[in-house]
Amino acid sequence: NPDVITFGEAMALLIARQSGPLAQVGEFERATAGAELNVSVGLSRLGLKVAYISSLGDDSLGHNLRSFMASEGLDLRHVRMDERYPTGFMLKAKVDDGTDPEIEYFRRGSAASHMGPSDVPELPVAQARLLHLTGITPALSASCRELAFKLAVQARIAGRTVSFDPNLRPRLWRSQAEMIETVNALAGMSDLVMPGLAEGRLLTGCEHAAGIADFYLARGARQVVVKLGPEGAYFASAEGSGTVPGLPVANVVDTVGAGDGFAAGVISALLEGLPLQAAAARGNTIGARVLQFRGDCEGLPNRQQLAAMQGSDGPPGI
Ligand code: KDG
Repeated sequence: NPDVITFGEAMALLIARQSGPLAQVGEFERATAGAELNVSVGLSRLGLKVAYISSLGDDSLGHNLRSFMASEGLDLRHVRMDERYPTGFMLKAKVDDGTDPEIEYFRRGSAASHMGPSDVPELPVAQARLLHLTGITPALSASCRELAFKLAVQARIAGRTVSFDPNLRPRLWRSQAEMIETVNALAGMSDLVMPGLAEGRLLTGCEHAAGIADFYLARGARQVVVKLGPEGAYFASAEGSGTVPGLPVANVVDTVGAGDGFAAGVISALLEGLPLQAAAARGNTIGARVLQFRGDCEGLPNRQQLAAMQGSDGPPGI
């Protein structure tokens, strides 16, 4: 049985080889994207068994993604090749100053966006220890939204842990009000909620990490970790709260995927029985590593690489 199960859209990713606006770039490098896919790869590299629920188009992008997932050891029983619709893809710009890169999506009407409750007849969440969801999937379509909520309900009925990263993508939503309402509803069904500080502010109206954490703890979460970027992370649960410091990253190559690395760190540590503080620290360590690679999941470490970064004193050697 898988340790973790997740549901989301995997996309082909074309990363610009030259800086500048995407419209002017001539050369791209092929990679993969998708928040839940990145988390799955991160967990799998750390030795966890991960099942992924998704649909891909029966096209070259879909087949390439499927081979990548297989090479990363993911359980693909619930990944369907759907000949009716295309695989989604996105372009990502190259930045030289560590800011968030320009991103362009080509995913409307994709195979994954057509997924819904009827695509997963026998719902497998009860077999896993933890279900991981993000706020991206419910933005893709009404049917994806239904399936995300259905999985969360199933996990709760089965007494499984639900982890949730809001991963706000305003351009995928019809309105900000709908985004906030839906994302908070899913967060309210989750045990572990991991917003970034800016997302948390928008979702809760609270300015500080402690207020954001209290907002979700009051709505049923057991553990909240707020990502503070270079300042580290704030964690809170019934056992207590605190901040783990950020790790210095001299040269930020690409910010995309760092939050997913963070989630993989927190989830893997909690499943190993580590306290929330140690889990938040591992999230920071992995997030910092991902910042130093251009691809969304290139920087996700295996056990050995993680151990090398967690040397007992001093900053991580990467
Ligand atoms: O968290 C990283 C993701 O944003 C990226 O891989 C692409 O899933 C993606 C999205 O929808 O933006």
